[in-house]
Amino acid sequence: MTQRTAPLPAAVDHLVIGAGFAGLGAAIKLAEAGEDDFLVIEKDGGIGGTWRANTYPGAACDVPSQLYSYSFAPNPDWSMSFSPQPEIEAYLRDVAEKSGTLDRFSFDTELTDARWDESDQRWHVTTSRGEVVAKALISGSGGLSVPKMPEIDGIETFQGEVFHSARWDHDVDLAGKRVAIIGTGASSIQIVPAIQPDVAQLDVYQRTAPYVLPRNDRRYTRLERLLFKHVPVVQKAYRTGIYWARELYVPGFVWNPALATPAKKLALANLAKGIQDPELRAKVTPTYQVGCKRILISNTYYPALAADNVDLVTDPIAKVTGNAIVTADGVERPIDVLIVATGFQTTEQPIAELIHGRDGASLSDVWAEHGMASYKGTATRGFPNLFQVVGANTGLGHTSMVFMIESQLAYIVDALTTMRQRGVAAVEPQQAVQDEWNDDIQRRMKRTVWSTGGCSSWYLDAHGKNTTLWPRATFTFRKLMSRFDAESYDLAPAKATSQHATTQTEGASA
Ligand code: N01
Repeated sequence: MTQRTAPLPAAVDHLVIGAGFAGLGAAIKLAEAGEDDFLVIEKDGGIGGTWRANTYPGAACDVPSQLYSYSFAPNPDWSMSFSPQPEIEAYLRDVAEKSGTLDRFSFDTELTDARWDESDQRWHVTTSRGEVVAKALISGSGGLSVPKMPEIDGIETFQGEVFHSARWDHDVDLAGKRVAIIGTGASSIQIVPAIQPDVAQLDVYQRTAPYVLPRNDRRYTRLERLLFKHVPVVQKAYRTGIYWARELYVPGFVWNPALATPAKKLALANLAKGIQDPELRAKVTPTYQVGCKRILISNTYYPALAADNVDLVTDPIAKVTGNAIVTADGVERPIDVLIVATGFQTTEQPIAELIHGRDGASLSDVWAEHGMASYKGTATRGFPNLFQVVGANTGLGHTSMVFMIESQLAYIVDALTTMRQRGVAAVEPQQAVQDEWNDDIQRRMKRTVWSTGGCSSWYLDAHGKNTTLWPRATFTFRKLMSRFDAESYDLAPAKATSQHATTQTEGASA
């Protein structure tokens, strides 16, 4: 469903990019803080971000919704402990409608270029629907929004249907077809059991076996839902309990991987329960430390792999032909449909190529040599008044990203209010402060399971550097983001030549 779209104004105070959890949360928090002059642009036709884009069969969140939702918008109506994608998308639409901010969303509006102009201290943004000038740019474009297609010889010559898991083609009927799926990550392990009963044959191409824990999913009882609705403290207690249970993973990830041994045992027991065939068991047994790659959860993945119409293929793919996949051992497996579940561009965000700072260089240019690096994963030297939500080293492998998003939003809104109160036109982190922040992160990263666990993952960039994950407890991040630390920034007063800025400062001192 395409939603009504706000017209594009010539200028706004704050321009928000993206209408997922981050962008919608930004809109709500800006409105609450009285920062009313803002616009959200979204390339897609509605609210939801990744929860609108990923509609593949079986899509559901692997963090319980009591936690994977805004703290300020609890939903007593979740049907299951792990909500399916349509419920999460509907939740976000509902929150947007109730927030009263929807008239500030411009859908089908894609950012194509953004440049900081020092002379007027403004971002000059070009979109697919025109141009906007903004005092601050808040990017909520998402860390997992651009699909990564594999570079496989001949894939473009395939004559059947081919699509990425995040761009599911619902016009393709899989019933009775020979289907191949490449990848065994979080998306694939949900798709495989969902489509296995319908297809004639399913070939699952695994490069690295994941750890898969049991999924303690269940439907909420009527009583629980009544309590959530009428005794909100009960729902709050669920949320708090889930938060702390999830946080228990952190020591095993960041201090001592041996502490994650119980999770490993649980995953291997799940494997043994789901698969009886010793040969298949051996193929799906991971050979690296648990937690090094994202830990997955499913009760149905292993039984689906063990089904008669499924083959797990571990020989590397050599090429794709017009109607088949050929592996390195020379075996050719004919197929009708090819599903590519190979993940997203995480460490080289395409939006980074579009955002140009004070010197004209893009974020991509600045990060080319040493990888993504910002201050608090939010602000970047050379890019005044740019605030990224889910920026460098703010990702998680164990709990709700919404928690991190809310931490960042509180910080960003505090920054904007501080600027208004002090009549500051531009802020950017001091280089030394930013460097110290990133040096500390990379120092901590050395002992984490993501560095020592013996795997490669989407957490690491081309140099093997982890620029995606937060290597500490999430409550520490929350604390560090609890106030805008203006002393870590260079603050620029409005320039006399800047018409917008002058108006702004006058407004602030009035
Ligand atoms: O992607 P992935 P995803 N040839 O990158 C394989 C979130 N998410 O879409 O492990 C052959 O995890 C690759 O193999 P390897 C969540 O944060 C959440 O599944 O690199 N194979 C891997 O098996 C998640 O982590 C939810 O050796 C190739 C797979 O493709 C993130 O999104 C649901 C290949 C990619 O796995 C991404 O998950 C879904 C190639 N050339 C996603 N290239 C929930 O909350 C890659 N692979 C439930």
